[in-house]
Amino acid sequence: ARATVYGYPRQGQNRELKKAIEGYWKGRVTADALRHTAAGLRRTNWQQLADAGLHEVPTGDFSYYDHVLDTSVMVGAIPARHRAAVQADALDGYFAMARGTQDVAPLEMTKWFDTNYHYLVPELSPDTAFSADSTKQVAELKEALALGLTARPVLVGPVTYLLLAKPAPGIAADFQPLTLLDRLLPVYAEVLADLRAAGAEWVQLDEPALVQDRTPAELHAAARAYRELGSLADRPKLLVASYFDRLGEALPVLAKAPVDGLALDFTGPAAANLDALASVGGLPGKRLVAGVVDGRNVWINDLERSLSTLGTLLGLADRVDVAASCSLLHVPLDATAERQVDPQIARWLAFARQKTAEIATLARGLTEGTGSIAAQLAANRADLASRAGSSLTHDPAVRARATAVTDAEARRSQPYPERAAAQRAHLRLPLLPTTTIGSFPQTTELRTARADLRAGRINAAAYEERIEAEIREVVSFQEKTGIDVLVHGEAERNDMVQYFAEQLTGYLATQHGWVQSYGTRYVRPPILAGDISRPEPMTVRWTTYAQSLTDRPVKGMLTGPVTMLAWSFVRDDQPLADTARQVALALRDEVNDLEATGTSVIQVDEPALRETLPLRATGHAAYLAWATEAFRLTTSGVRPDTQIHTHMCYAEFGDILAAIEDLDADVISLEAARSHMQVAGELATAGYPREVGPGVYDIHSPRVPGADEVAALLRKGLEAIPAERLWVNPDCGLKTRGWPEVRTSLENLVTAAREVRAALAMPE
Ligand code: THG
Ligand code: ZN
Repeated sequence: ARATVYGYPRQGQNRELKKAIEGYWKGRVTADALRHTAAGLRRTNWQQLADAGLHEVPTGDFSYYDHVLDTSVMVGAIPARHRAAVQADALDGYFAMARGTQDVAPLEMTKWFDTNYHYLVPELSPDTAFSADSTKQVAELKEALALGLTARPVLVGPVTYLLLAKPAPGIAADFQPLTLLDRLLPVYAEVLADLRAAGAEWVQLDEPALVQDRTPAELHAAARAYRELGSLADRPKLLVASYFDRLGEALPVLAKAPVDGLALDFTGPAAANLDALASVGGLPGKRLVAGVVDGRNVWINDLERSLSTLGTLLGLADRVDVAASCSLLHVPLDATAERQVDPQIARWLAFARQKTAEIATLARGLTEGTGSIAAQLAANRADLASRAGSSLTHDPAVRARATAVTDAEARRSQPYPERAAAQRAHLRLPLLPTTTIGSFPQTTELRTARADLRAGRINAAAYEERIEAEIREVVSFQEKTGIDVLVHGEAERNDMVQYFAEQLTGYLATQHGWVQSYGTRYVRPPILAGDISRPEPMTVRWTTYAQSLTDRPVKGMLTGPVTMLAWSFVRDDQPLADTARQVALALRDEVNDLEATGTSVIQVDEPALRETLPLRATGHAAYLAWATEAFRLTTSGVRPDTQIHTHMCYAEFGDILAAIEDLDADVISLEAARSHMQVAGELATAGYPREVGPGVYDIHSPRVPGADEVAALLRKGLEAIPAERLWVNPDCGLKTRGWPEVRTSLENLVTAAREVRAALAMPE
């Protein structure tokens, strides 16, 4: 058996790639220096993989920005508006497609399946003319071969590429890019021939889109694609890879195709691939690459269990190789860099480097027998036992409390109409109340204060004084501007998920655990390692300080349990629903403490509710049931006259409107400015009966909206939502914006609200 992976983190140990690319954008790094850094990072990665014992390394997985954008370049799908820039300079044109320029908009960005990686959406039209450009793929293959390694180029497959694309601007929304398949396949044929000529024995084509629910026509297209590519005379051996879930109906299609091997995911729900493979009669004559090491989470593998899976698979294919379930792009680079993690927990963690070693060990065990890896198996068994028996993963108090939760506990004590009346009496807000989503600009001074605290240049008391000074500024600005429901501004938080993770027992923050989110932007997802509890209040101090400065209500600000899970690495030793419930109970205590200390409005954000929806429709109901329950459990412990808000970013709520209703929040704020309040209409049509704040200020742009523009959006909102239930707020938090634009924009927002209010009060 051979050991391999499909991709590796691109950024380097110290995010050298981010620094080189951002330096190039600023004109501080030359194109040659950037290329040199990139080539060095590729070489280091390949060497690291080979040293760890991998037999075959991937090539072409490296990217300056995104591998789907690289695929668009490879097949010549350059949008008309970017063509001039690409012709003038390939690298600058590439970045123009990714980020836009003064004159042209970039490609749209969206999430790569259910991961936290974002790709650039190809824009296609009925007259897209594809053309092959294998330069990048061939060059990177040659680099790896020159190091004396066995290398396998990895490409986004043609079916997935088309299924991820959208109609170009101006093209009818019902145009299906998949209809371009016959035009695209000859381009892939040319690239495959080039790679073979450059020395590739195998080429991998990734088709993760085939693990989603697919129509018969789409499955038929996949069959046609691989019949055609498989029948080419001049081609390398083809390995078709899928990951993130089971293949389902697409498995018999690919098993019958004239390709040389399949790579399948056997982790989590995708373990269903095992029985499915047996029932299609296995893959006689083909190579099977078995993804038995979870490529998107951070836990050590159960080596004995994987060996048993691999043993079963040996009977189902001509040859079985070992891999991670998907590219290791989705995990941090090296767990040994985390020197501050308790050694008791560190032994449970496997980042990309550690996973590579596990894969090599499994391949060796499969080839040479378990005796050859006896020491690794013994150590693995001990590590797993220490995790299963740890008091961190099993806190009896947390478990008893979670088990005792009743359905009634996850419900507010009164139905919405009665609560709404109680809140009106209690809060005495004007019609069309104004508020913000929570964060105010994160200034350089705030970032410096945090860095100073970390470096020990200032003490905790000095840091807290700086935060309080900022809160005073933010509160006084909001009072002066005439905002009705204030916030403290979140000066103390950088990444909110990390902020809460740092304060909860059982949650682990990392020092160096960067994972690419998009382009040169990275996050350090914290790790839900054990049972979750809240040793002490997390936000009460800042919210009550802000409230002490004003008579207007100050809104408490928390991140909801579903988003906490979505933006963290989750436990793999218990159902997600159980972890969500533990986080919800910890947050519930915070909500109740906020109320007890005088907070009457509490916002619990769930921007990720829509993102975590399972890839296949069969999983939706169960997910939405535990997700909405976790939100309700967080928020249902308060009095009827305490108002619960929630907030969601991004616009695609259409398919979860029922779930939004199920959250039973009193007020929801949503992104709406760009789509001209479209979501307000959707909610109204669905009969949403509560208060809504469709955003009237697009915070993703530095542009300041005029009061007239905001007023026009408000009147538009009033066509869908009655005045008694309409709030006035920006689309999202303001932490990425600058003070000057925020100041004017919010002043205009209040002016608009007053104007529309006055018009409403005037009899016709
Ligand atoms: N927090 C976490 N995960 C997230 C988001 C978040 N996932 C989805 C979405 N938001 C991703 N969006 C971004 C936006 C900005 C950045 C990263 C992801 C970003 N990162 C800084 C960088 O790479 O320079 C580093 C930030 C830091 O120092 O922590 O700008 O909000 N958990
Ligand atoms: Zn938002």
